[in-house]
Amino acid sequence: MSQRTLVLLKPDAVRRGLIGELIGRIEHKAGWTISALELRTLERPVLEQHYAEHVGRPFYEPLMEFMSAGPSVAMVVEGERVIEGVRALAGPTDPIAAPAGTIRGDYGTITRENLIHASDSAESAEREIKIFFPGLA
Ligand code: DGI
Repeated sequence: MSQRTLVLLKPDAVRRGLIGELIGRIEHKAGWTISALELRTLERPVLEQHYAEHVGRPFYEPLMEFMSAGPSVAMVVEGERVIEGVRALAGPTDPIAAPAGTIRGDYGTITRENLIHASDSAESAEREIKIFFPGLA
């Protein structure tokens, strides 16, 4: 089933010069298409909406600081089973637990600086696409 998902290449990925490598891994999956893409420093109100479920957690403030400290790449990616597929390419949240061959396993350092965000369900994807690309239908 064709789906769409919201992907963020986080500030650590941009700072470390990994944009091309990470987009390459996504593009090389046959049949997936990048249908929107923007490089921008994410403002606090946008991040508050995106991470609303984590308000009050001990890692919330450090996460906000990290995510707003420099530019990210926000993308919409479309294709067959792309929601599950990009999550699989990304690997688990904690890079130490992420297997080699996943983005977080190959490049991740600590749980907060784990390079990439990808929506975890169709409902999250539609909610998140509206936050980052309000002009998209
Ligand atoms: O979908 P994920 O990015 O894998 O994970 P998530 O949506 O549960 O959490 C969003 C981000 O918040 C995650 O990429 C890193 C951070 N985070 C989540 N759980 C923890 C955390 N950071 C720390 N330091 N500790 C946590 O337990």
